[in-house]
Amino acid sequence: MAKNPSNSKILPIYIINGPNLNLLGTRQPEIYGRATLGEIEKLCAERAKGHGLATVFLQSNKEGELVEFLQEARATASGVIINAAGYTHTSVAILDAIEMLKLPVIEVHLSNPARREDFRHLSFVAKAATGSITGLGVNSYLLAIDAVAAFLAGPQAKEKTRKKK
Ligand code: CA2
Repeated sequence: MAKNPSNSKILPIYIINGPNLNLLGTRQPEIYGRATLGEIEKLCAERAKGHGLATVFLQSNKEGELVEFLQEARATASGVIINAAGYTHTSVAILDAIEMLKLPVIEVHLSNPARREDFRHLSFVAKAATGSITGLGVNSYLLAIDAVAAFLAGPQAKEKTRKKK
């Protein structure tokens, strides 16, 4: 596991992906790009490594499993990046789970939902997230990693995000 300069172990960043994102790269490249989720996972791991951080990359098509990933993150992550995909626009359960986290939470989207259909303009995730990065394709994920790293390096980072030496 990555270490910070004070030599305490930093917990990994959880990168949580919602329904249908396992099929990325197969359809609608004009909206979502050509990268597969496996390629995004690799790029995220490399970007985080540059900050001395590790990643746990997760995907589920099931709302309850996404809630369970978020609950697990309370004790085992230093930050969360979440693309809840279609559940972004519907899930109070995911909103509630995010509200229970005392960690930086960055909402990401490959596309920019604000430029798309009206039903994508409401984000339950955004109501609880620290911040949102949308519309930049794979770069939304990479910039979210930079944002979590900056948070962890800054004064807002809570002792909770570090394991005891
Ligand atoms: O732009 C994003 O990242 C979204 O979260 C993607 C969701 C959409 O419902 C959100 O409004 C914005 C849809 C994911 C669908 O995944 C696909 C996988 C393969 C091919 C096409 C779409």
